[in-house]
Amino acid sequence: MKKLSYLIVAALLLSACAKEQLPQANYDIIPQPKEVTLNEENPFELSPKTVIRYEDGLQREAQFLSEYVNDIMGFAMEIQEYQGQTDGIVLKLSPDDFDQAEAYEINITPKQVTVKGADASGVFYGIQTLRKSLPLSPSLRGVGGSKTALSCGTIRDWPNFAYRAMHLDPCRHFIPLDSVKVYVDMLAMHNMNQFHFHLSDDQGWRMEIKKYPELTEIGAYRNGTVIGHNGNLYDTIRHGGFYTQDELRDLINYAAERHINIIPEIDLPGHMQAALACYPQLGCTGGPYEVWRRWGVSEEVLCAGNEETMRFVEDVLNEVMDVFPSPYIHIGGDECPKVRWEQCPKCQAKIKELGIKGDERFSKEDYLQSYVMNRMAKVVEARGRRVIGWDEILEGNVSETAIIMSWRGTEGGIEAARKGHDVIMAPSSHLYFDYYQSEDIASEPSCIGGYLPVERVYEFQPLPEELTPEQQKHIIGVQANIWTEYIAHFWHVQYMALPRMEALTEIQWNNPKERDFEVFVERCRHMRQLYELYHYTYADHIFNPQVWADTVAPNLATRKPITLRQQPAEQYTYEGALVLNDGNLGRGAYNSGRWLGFCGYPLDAVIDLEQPAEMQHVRFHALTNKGAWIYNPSHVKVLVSDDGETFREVAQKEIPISTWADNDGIFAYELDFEPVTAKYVEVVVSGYDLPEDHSGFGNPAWIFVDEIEVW
Ligand code: TNX
Repeated sequence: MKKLSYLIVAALLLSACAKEQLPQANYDIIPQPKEVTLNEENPFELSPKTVIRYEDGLQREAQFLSEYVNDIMGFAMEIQEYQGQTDGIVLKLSPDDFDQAEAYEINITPKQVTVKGADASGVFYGIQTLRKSLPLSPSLRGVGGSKTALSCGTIRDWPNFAYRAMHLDPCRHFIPLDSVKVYVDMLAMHNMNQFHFHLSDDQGWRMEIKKYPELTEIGAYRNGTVIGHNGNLYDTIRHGGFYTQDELRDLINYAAERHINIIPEIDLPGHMQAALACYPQLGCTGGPYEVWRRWGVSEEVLCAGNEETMRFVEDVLNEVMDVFPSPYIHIGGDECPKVRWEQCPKCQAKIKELGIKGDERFSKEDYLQSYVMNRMAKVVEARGRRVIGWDEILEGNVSETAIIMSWRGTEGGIEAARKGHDVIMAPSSHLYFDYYQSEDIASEPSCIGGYLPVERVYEFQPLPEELTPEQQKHIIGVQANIWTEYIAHFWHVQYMALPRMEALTEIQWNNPKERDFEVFVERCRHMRQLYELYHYTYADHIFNPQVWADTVAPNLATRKPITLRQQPAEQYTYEGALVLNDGNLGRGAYNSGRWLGFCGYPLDAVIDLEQPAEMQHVRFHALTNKGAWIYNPSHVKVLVSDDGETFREVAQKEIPISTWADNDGIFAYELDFEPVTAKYVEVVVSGYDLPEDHSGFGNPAWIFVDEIEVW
């Protein structure tokens, strides 16, 4: 009897422990829900037995929830229509409970989770929050039968900005439809509701237009691409691709299910060289033109004085609107040089005909561009849509109904809001995700330039203080852009987007007054697990900050006269031998200026300690980057001398060659020896030849060395 009661107690204890050990959901996600109130009730247990119950109109949302749980926990949940049951996860529409669109509330009780939305979008964002709250670990996945505990309480949440977007440019480099869908998934995960799709540019036309088939037969392909940053060398690889209207409709539906509207952009009257390559008569000179193989701003633009050109644009916009139901149509307007118009008889005749005059602010050609933009805005508005244009369209007299996308800083947005335009903030200073996100650019995939780390995105204040509260209401949203001149593959698009998107969504959804970057980074860590789950490529700078001591402790060698018996490679010499004992440690990439590089011969440095000193240690750092042909040293020798002429060896060391399984990185090498007194120290560091399993087999490997310390 006694034994039995022990057993019962033990079983109870075990089950209590088992409960405690259930993985816990964590509502500390990105974007951070506005109100989270938890209580002490027993948590709701999400298990394979949990049923999802949906109200009419929310079946797709229920499927999404089930798919997400399956992705994370490895089991499929049953989905049923809601008929007043008191268990499971219930999805409901409850517009009367909210005073704005897209809002949601999640109520968690021990028996039931209720996700209520102001509309289906709200329910969808509630589901995103649940999804992002679930604990993720490889051991939880795919095992079936695992459970998660959801703490009880209430989450209430709503977006600050009605317009929350990212842009993508598939013109400079074509992005296949399947990848664009993954991009849409990424937007959905970050509560964005608009996707700005830039469908035409100088380097490629990407949307099938039935009335002008050459736009994609010819305009979707270029015969090569400039190499590097607009040099004089070109590859000869045909590059391109386009989306058929059927594919675009499929994409639009895919996005719509995820509560994302796709805003098509036809960029005019500049950025049109691909179209001109198909229809040269639409340009001022008549061509010939090619689909551009360079980056930058082309002088070849649409002829604004040619009625045929205007009809072409109107036709294109009408077909675009046939395919895209979007309430917004982006008509570009950026970077349109006026050199052709200044010389073009047709454009000048048009200026005369319209009675256009220049003034101290704008030229007559600037006003001609306004004429084109306003004319196209009417075509768009005639079909009940609104136009968006880049901030250049303020240069002239653009109609007040146009929405201004402020990209050259926030100034355009401020001016536009003052004039009564609605504004989308997308300044290159904070939201151009085609810029570098690390200063150590040698370790980054190459991109257009700039420097825009996650911290900077997180700092962005979309509501300029210069504006009155009334004017601030015109700032309808925030958007980040990904231009692809230097981004040729979708993995790279993802790398540029993640994790900067976390900072972006925090601003779009919450625009928090108080911002604490470190706390934010902690929340990013969970998102990173989701990226891993979905195999999204991401940048990991904020997760693995390389914490380097920047300087070494002063030692016998610091800043003493130093000579090299052979100079480093010219491009890796910088300030010469002094780099090796200036007190600053080697850091960053091999070309950061803090390493000296040698190839095919040893580093051989002699340091004059200026007076005899006792020493017994020599240390230096070297960098390994096998892909860049940089290997660890093979051999190190330390010699000393009293007169600087005759040297005697005091220590030497062989270092085995790094294999592919070993990590690249920065490593310290130290030689310790019997105390010796001398005035000169010589350090000789030799390198390997590239091994057989290296593509450069047989060539000498590089060594990159810095900061020789002696003590
Ligand atoms: C400027 S942003 C452009 C694009 C380039 C981008 C590169 C804008 C309206 N025009 O054509 O791709 O810079 O960052």
